[in-house]
Amino acid sequence: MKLYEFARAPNPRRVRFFMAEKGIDLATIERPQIDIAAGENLSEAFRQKNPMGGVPVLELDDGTCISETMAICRYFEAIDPTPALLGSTALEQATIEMWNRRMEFNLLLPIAMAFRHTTGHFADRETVFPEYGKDSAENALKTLNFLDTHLAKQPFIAGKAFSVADITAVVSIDFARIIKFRPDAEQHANVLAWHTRISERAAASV
Ligand SMILES: N[C@@H](CCC(=O)N[C@@H](CS)C(=O)NCC(=O)O)C(=O)O
Repeated sequence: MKLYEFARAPNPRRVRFFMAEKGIDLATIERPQIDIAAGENLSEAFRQKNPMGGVPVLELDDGTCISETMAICRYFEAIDPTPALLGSTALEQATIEMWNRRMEFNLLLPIAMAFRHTTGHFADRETVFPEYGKDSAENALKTLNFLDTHLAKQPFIAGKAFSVADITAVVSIDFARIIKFRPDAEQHANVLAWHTRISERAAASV
């Protein structure tokens, strides 16, 4: 199998983190780098693998391509359910799905929009709205404020156990450094303590 990715981008890191938590040795996986800054992901050849043009894409040995970060994670969870990163019981699965979607829509998305619309990084392929970028950063900050209260009550985003929701949130926060958006030592002490714990996991550094 091959994982088409761009090492610096957040969604590919979510998949690498997930795979490493599953005990997959990433050194054994071919990982072609698709330079999204140069627009390689928009080429006709890459769109054959993912018509939406984004990374990551997992290509199986028979040539089947799976894109969408969570679809790839679900594939690995189905192959090897232990450790369960998407939950085991119906309630755990629903709770983790709920929190992961919240982290995608209320943290990763606004951070990505803040990056794209304040820096104009992808001005070659989209209209840049700086005001929207600023507003997105404010929305991401509201989520951090909320998370600080949330993480005062429980050790992980989705409850008592580490899950994909923690991966999504930590990767989003780390990516946000690119626009100098960081949790604040006073305002977000619980977020920072949780972030330190998650970052100490071996899989966080792949
Ligand atoms: N919904 C997709 C999003 C994929 C995506 O947008 N990836 C970014 C990198 S994190 C990308 O390829 N951006 C390049 C572009 O938008 O042209 C997923 O969950 O994997």
